[in-house]
Amino acid sequence: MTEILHETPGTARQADPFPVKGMDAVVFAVGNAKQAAHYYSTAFGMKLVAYSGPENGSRETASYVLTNGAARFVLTSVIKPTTDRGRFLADHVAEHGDGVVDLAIEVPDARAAYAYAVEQGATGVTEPYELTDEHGTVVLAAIATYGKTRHTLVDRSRYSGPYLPGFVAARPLVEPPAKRTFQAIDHCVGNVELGRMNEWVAFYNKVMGFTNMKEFVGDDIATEYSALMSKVVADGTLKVKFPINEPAIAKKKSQIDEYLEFYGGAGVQHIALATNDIVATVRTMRAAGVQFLDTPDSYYDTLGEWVGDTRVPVETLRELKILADRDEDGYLLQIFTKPVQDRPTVFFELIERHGSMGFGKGNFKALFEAIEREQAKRGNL
Ligand code: TYF
Ligand code: FE
Repeated sequence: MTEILHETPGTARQADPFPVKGMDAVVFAVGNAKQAAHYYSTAFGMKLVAYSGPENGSRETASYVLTNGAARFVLTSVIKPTTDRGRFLADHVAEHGDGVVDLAIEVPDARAAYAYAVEQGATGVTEPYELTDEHGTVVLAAIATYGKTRHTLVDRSRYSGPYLPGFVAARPLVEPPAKRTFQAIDHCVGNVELGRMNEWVAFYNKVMGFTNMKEFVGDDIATEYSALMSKVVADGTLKVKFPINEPAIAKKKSQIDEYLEFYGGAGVQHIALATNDIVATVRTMRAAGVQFLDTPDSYYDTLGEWVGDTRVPVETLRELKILADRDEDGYLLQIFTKPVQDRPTVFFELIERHGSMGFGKGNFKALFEAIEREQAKRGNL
């Protein structure tokens, strides 16, 4: 038998110093994880797959792990704080309300990723450690990012359990919808303080080797109507995409300032979920009581003139208030929920991509006007 070895002489490519496999999980600290698990099951169509709580030895916190395809949410609440971790989570909920504490990233080598990040200037939160059970071993480490948010770096390549050691498999709370509502985390957006966007962009450039995507909201758009500046960093494979927003001084109070005021500092603003049938998903989620931002009819009166052919007729987009945008690579369909807690903080986006790797730049005006209408209703404009 002949073995053929493929090699490209003399063109050894620079190895990615911080390879990632994708998002591992979005971890939320919430006041009542039991009820949040119900909401993400019945309203978002996710499936409870794992649990950790007093019944299996975790007396301090209860955590519910829900998935939808590759997307994973972990909802944690404190039962009775007894350690620093429990006190951190209890204080986090008291100060910020329900929010994201961790954007966990799956990596092939958590020790190497942590060592590289810290060497590049990241603040270490948790040194690499291993967890083992009958399903194998996971290696974890964590670094700090904006606000109190962290990135846990997870190597689960030698693990086959439902989530992590310490968790037991759980049955779905309800029968998941016949058709999957979404299948992956598309991007995770952070809001940071005025003037600090470039610092955090530089952080991801240096610490994770992430590069800037071309879409950004610059000075011109910021002062004219958006009241925010935004840049996007992503890993080389575009599996992990992190837009970073900061408020801009404009004619009106920025939606980012509203977030910072009510969240109590920098944090995760929205999680975008990738779907391959946004129409079916929006119908399902609306029927289950999820509230989406409204879009005026005038948006749809002119949409057809510039967006070209989309899989979904403009009349259906109008009915469901779905936004559309096109760039040189293709188009995308997107819609935004209203904040999912009483504080005007964290919300979600659904996105169906057809070639376009943008973030809906063509919709920024319509979207930001819709957000401003909500801000005005809350008396925060
Ligand atoms: O992730 C994005 O960049 C888009 C647009 O407050 C966006 O979803 C940007 C800022 C914002 C809401 C949406
Ligand atoms: Fe987004």
